[in-house]
This record gives sequence, structure tokens and C-alpha cells, in this order.
Amino acid sequence: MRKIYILPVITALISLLLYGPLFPANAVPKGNAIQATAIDIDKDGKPDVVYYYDDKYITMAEADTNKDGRADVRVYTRNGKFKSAEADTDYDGKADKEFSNPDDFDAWLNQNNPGYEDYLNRPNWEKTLFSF
Ligand SMILES: [Ca+2]
Ligand SMILES: [Ca+2]
Repeated sequence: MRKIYILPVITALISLLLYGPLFPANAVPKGNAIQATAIDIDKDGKPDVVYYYDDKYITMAEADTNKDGRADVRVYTRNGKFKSAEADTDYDGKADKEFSNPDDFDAWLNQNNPGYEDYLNRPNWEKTLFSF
């Protein structure tokens, strides 16, 4: 009984020594894994926009426009094009405005958050067009 229990532990320890941990902390999944990059627009040390992306496209962008540490504008894309956007205009953590038309979203951004226009309203969300 005891031998049966110990053998797999020893085997695991030996393979750990030989091959390293099964799930090393720095193992970055390949393929279409979603990654994220935070951008600090106003250089105050806190991220204002976070881009989520796969190998090809930014799939989602979110912005914290009132600097409370929570995202309040989100843009969703599909195949590199605008899909929809939502905004939490009273900053209660719930989206209260939705956009399905990029022009409507652009007009709203222009009026309410002009500083974020270049970051959130893109005609093309291909990852290669971003400089990170
Ligand atoms: Ca900032
Ligand atoms: Ca916010």
C-alpha cells in the first residue's frame, strides 16, 4: 500500500527535476490565447485603456475614463471591425449605454470623452496597427 503511494510521487519528483514544473509560471499559451496590454494615456502611472487581443486582432478595448480604477467604456470587435460598445455613464459598475453603430459611438465619444477617441474608435483593429 505504502509503496504504491510513494512510487508516483518519486516519479513526479524525478520528472520535475528533469523537465521542470508541469505548469511553469512563465508558460505563455500559444495560439489564440487572449493577452492584454494596458496603456497609460495621461502618464499618471495608472492604466487608462486596456487592450485584449489574440494573435491577429484587438478583441476588446476598455477604458477607465473617470479614473476610479474601473473600466467604464468597452468596445467589442469582431474580425478586426467594430462590433459593439457599452458605457457606464454613472460609474456604478453597470453599463447603461449601448452602441451597435460605430458612428453613434464615435459621436458619443467625441462629446463625452474626446481624449479617448484615438484609443477606442478605430476603423481597423488589426493588432499589427498597434505599437505594442
Ligand atoms: Ca493614467
Ligand atoms: Ca471608471
